[in-house]
Amino acid sequence: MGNKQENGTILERQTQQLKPPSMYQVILLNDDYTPMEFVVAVVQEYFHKDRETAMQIMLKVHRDGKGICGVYSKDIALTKVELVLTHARKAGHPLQCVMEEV
Ligand code: TYC
Repeated sequence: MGNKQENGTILERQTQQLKPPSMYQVILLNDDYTPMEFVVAVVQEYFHKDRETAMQIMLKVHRDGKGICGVYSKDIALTKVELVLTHARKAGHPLQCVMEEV
């Protein structure tokens, strides 16, 4: 059913409510070669964690195989993954960083 405007335009009522945008966890994966200190610096620099929190996240990844560094909208998460991977490759480390829809 339309709503007729003065100028003859028909405005359709929006039938579907907009959903809030999906959010994505950015996750670091463990490996045997990337130095712990490099990972701590990555978490501090790219995810804005203080040194203690960054250390805890790194140790969780080291122990459990993976750990969440933050939750972001899709484009921000993608950018973080790309920046971390580029930084790690430049330094010659195999560090893996992925994103997962929450
Ligand atoms: N397991 C690595 C080591 O012993 C440290 C490490 C932690 C690597 C977290 C990757 O995402 C990572 N040097």
